[in-house]
Order: sequence, then C-alpha cells, then structure tokens
Amino acid sequence: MKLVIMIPCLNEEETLPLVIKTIPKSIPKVDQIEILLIDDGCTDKTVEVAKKLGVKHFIHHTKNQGLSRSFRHGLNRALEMGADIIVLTEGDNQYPQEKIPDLVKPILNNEADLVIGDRQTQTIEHFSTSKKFFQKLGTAILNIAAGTNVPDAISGFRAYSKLAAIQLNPVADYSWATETTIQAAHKGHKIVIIPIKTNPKLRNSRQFKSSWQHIRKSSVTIVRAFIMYRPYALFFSLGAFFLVLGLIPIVHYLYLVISTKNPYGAHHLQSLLLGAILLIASFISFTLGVIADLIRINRSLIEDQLEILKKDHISGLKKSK
Ligand SMILES: Nc1nc2c(ncn2[C@@H]2O[C@H](COP(=O)(O)OP(=O)(O)O)[C@@H](O)[C@H]2O)c(=O)[nH]1
Ligand SMILES: [Mg+2]
Repeated sequence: MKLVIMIPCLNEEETLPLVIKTIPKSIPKVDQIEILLIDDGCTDKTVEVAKKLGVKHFIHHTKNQGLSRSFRHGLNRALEMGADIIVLTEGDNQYPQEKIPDLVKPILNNEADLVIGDRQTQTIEHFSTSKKFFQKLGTAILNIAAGTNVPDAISGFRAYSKLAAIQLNPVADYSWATETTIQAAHKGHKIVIIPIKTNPKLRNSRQFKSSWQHIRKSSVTIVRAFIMYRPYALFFSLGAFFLVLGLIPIVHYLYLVISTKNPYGAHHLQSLLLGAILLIASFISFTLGVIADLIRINRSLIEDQLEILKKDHISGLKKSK
C-alpha cells in the first residue's frame, strides 16, 4: 500500500519545514509514504528547503499556474508514482498532518473513496462572522447541487482512493475542492468526513482575497456542475417556468378576444407578442436541456474511456519499473 502526500506550494519556505516534520513516518497497513511537492512557480527557497528535508518527488511549474492546475498535475503524477491513496495538505501548515492516519483509515478499510477533513469552520476563532456565514451558505448550496451532506466542502485536507483519483476529471481553474466533491458525489463515491482542528494561523490565505471573489468563483463552479451533471433539471425547470409565464398573456389575449367580441383581437397584440416570446424562450430552454443531456452522456462515455486509458498507463508504468 503506497501513500503519496501532495503539497502544492507557492513560496512556502518558512512554513514548509513544519509541514514536513509533522507528516507521520509510518502508518499501520501503509508500506510506503512519499511526499510529492508541487512547486507552482516558487521564487523563494521552497524547493531547496524541501530537498534538504528529504523530499524526492517534485513537479516544477516554471510559471505560477494556480492551485487547481497544481492539484490536477499532482493527482496524475501521484498515480504514475503508483499511489494507492493520495493525501492533500497545504504548505502553510494550516492542517494537522498528524491526523493523516485518521484521514487514510476509511480508505484503507475500503469504507471510503474520498475522506474530507472537516475544519469545523463555525468554531474557528480567526474566522470573521461574515466568513462563517458565507461558508455555511456556500456549503448548503453545494450540498443541494451535489446531493451530499458535507459540512466543509472546500477543506484542502483530503484523502482520495486510487479509484477516485482515476475517475475524477476536474476542469475548473478555481474551486478544485468544490468541483471534486461534486464529481465524487455524482460518480457514486463514498465520502467520509473526519473532524479536524486547524493549526494556529501563520499567514493570511492567499487564495481567497475576499469573500465576494470566493462566492463569485464558487457560484460559477456550482452552476457549471449543475449544467454538467443535471442539465435537464436546470433547463427543464427554466423551460417549464417560461411556459407557464408565456401561457398567462396568451390566455389573457384569448379571454379579451372572446369577451370584447373582437374576433381579430387587434387591440391586444401586446399580450400575444409577449406570450409568443416567452413560449419561444421555453422552447429554447427545453431544446438546450436535450442537447446538454446528450453532451453529458457523451462526456460520461469519454470519461469511461479515460479511466481505461489511465489504468492502462499506470499498469504499463508499473510493469516497466
Ligand atoms: N494562493 C495560492 N496558493 C497556491 C498556488 N499554487 C499553489 N498554492 C499552494 O496552495 C495552498 C493553499 O493556499 P493558501 O494561500 O493557504 O489558501 P487557503 O486554501 O485559503 O488556505 C498553499 O500550500 C499554497 O502554497 C497559487 O497559485 N495561489
Ligand atoms: Mg492555507
């Protein structure tokens, strides 16, 4: 059983030693623990510090590519390294690495594909009231979209089983955590939550510049997830909404035509026009729903092919070692 611990880093020379020193050296039922450091265009001594501390596996981005891409590249490399379980933590020592054995346990026991460390955000002292509120609201919306019951969907302290890592195909440039939670739920992966306590804050989050920026970007991810996984739910609801709305002025028009005994209804064309526009919008929504659903089916077929390709690639690499 091989565990790969990924640490995406953007200039973390100061806090990285703390992170690496607190990673357990051995875990029951795990034969090998390797650290994979993703140097996302670091301009400080992060890489040298990591090498001194014994890290052997690196991905280097010559230019900063952002956390989502770092995550994607890390996931693929970890699979190529032969990982059976992949753990993700951060370079700012925000998460308690000592808890990694608890994080991987449900996967080792075949009880989970994705384990999320729940930061229990409502109890974190340095989170402002507004941050706590938006965290709660965002999580509630995500749970509706994904059909899950995850208390902390954006926690960056997670463990993925090999199967989950192979089957997940995150595409967004932001919110990789939200996106993989939604994808895991839609792919029927078992998600287990482990409560954790975050370490005292050493620096401010660089990812979330403001709550608004985070809400805006996360909303895009959630809406896109709806379009990707449940397009009919979205477009058919829109279609039904426009249909009902469009029928109101049309019924109104017919009523006026009959009640005013004006067979041509020439004086009430506005109602007819409005009704026609809304019915066309309804028709377009239904049509988009059908097209989006066909694309969804196509994508799931492509993902099945990707899964076979990735498995072949990994087993080919294993044989050639
Ligand atoms: N902010 C940021 N972090 C990155 C980037 N690439 C890698 N990281 C690493 O991703 C982790 C999360 O960043 P952080 O600023 O702590 O944001 P947090 O998720 O709000 O805690 C850290 O380990 C960073 O070093 C990037 O482009 N921007
Ligand atoms: Mg952090």
